[in-house]
Amino acid sequence: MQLSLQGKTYVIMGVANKRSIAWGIARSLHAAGARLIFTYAGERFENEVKKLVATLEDDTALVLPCDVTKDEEISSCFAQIKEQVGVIHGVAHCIAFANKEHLEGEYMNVDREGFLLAHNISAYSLTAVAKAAKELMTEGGSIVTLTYLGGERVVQNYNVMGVAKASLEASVKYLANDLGKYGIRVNAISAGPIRTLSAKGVGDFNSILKEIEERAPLRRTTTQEEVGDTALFLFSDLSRGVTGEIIHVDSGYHILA
Ligand code: NDP
Ligand code: KAL
Repeated sequence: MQLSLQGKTYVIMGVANKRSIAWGIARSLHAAGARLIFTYAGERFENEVKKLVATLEDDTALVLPCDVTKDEEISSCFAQIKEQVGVIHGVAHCIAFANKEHLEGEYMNVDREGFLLAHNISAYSLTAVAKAAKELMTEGGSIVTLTYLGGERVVQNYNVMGVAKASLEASVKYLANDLGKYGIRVNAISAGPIRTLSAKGVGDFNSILKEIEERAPLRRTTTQEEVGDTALFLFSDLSRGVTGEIIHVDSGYHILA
């Protein structure tokens, strides 16, 4: 059994720039010979994504808009993929959002709107995307999403995003149960903290990284490449017996008390 993804096609959702975890996944899959389709949310990062994709020098790569808060954008995105590519073999869901004011202080200060927004983009979107992608995964497939320890335990400031990640992780298990009979696996990677655009503006991010370097079993922080290579495993047949799983790629930090 090989890690080659030659002849396989994957949809990568959530590249904002070169630091994005989604871009780390794209690089690992590209190196294994996969064909890639990229989706972005708004025009804000369209050019950035197109510029990055051009560096892959793969003229089969597609770049399409897909704001996951819009049902019609999800369906038209997967309809276009079906028309232009036909069958796909997997989706990397690397999408999360919460209002900045709800990512500090006490969790309970979140309001109804902010709670629903975080859950809509960061948790429900996996289910909506899985349903649309299923129709194109006629040869079986693998869906991978990204989560964080703050969905299992209370991590300061993660707040409503932690509650949304708990919902995302439960969704992984229910989706794995629904989709297993079609040969489709669903798993999550729980990544250690990585400096990306989403992490920007977090006051004490440096001290969070320092704590990992000092205490995590591997004594180093997580890289996009490490997450990318675990995603490659989850997209390949080497992981054919794995579904409904949350794999921690965090230098072992999650085992500590
Ligand atoms: P990035 O900021 O690079 O990526 C976040 C992505 O979410 C962006 O590409 C953004 O798209 C996308 N997004 C936001 N709203 C929407 C929407 N409505 N529709 C579609 N896409 C949307 O950060 P990361 O790479 O860090 O984040 C990727 C995933 O990894 C997230 O799920 C995050 O929670 C998770 N994660 C991150 C960790 C870290 O330390 N960085 C640790 C553990 C998990 P656009 O730019 O087009 O708006
Ligand atoms: C405990 C940690 C410290 C940080 C606290 C909360 C982080 C939440 C992640 C969430 C995805 C961040 C946002 O939604 C940021 C958003 O409000 C403003 N940013 C943007 O709009 C940028 C431009 C776009 C590209 O971002 C998005 N998301 O669309 C958690 C740390 C240690 C680990 C992290 C960062 C986890 C994670 O889930 O990302």
